[in-house]
Amino acid sequence: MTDRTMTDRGRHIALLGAPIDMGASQRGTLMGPAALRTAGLATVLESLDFEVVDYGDLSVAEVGDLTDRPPESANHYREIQRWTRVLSRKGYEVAKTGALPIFLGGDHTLSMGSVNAMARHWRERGRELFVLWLDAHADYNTPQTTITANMHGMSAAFLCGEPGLDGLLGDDPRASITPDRLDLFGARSIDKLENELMRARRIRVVDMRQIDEFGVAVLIRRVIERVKASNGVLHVSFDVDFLDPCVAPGVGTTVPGGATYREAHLIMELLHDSGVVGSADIVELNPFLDERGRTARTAVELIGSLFGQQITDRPTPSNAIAPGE
Ligand SMILES: [Mn+2]
Repeated sequence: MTDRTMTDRGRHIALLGAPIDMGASQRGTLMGPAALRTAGLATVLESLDFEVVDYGDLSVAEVGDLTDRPPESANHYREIQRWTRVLSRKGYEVAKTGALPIFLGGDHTLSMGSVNAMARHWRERGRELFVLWLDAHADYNTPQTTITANMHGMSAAFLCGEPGLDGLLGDDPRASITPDRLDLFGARSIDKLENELMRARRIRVVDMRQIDEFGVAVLIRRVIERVKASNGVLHVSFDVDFLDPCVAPGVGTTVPGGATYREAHLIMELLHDSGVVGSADIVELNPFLDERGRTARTAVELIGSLFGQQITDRPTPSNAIAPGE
């Protein structure tokens, strides 16, 4: 038997819905979790022999009064603060059960909570969390650099420990990752001040030009090798705008020139084969802008590939039968 992938080991997936849309400029991503469920996410994962527990949509009702002073240039700070705390607590709790959590967005602010939960979980087990950010944008703004004040553009910066949103988690443990454990992949729209901050932090970015020149396979294997080299665990934060708008029109922040259907599937399959993926986000799906569920269905198919579904029947290291078996 070859190495079992992490996804094979934890045959147990937890779905957590986070209907948030205050972090984005366009309303509508709060319908994302429902659309992903309607498109058959649980059924696809069950067909891959996972036991799926759907925790439904989380609620922020349990968060008490918050009294810190909201920073300037962070729209809807208070609501997002509630969501971040709930996602961080609940994600951490669910990870402890041994399940692989998939966080259903909702806009990309949800990753501030989901990544915090997973980083905390793995840190306690002596393993480092790495984050792959599949996204047209870098999301590396802070309240100091932002042009729009939309908080979904600040999530990658927050989870790398950048200052500016320090009260977001309050007394809950903040488990930031170091900037060298973040890989931005698919970027094609980065703001000027954001870019300067990323350069200062030496954030690794694979942009579309590199994808065109080298192909996704070579580039994603580099990410995987780095995770493996330190026995880390990978969280995949999949922003639907990573895809080209002609494949995924149901997004409020479309940028032309994105990943193709085939590139995205290849990435997901290679990630699955690597066995390093321990959790994922699906974010920014906006059913209000979608065309008859097309984007939701595509997102579900891609998550299927991330968890072992093959488009072709070609044997791969993780499902090939070893000689003598
Ligand atoms: Mn994003």
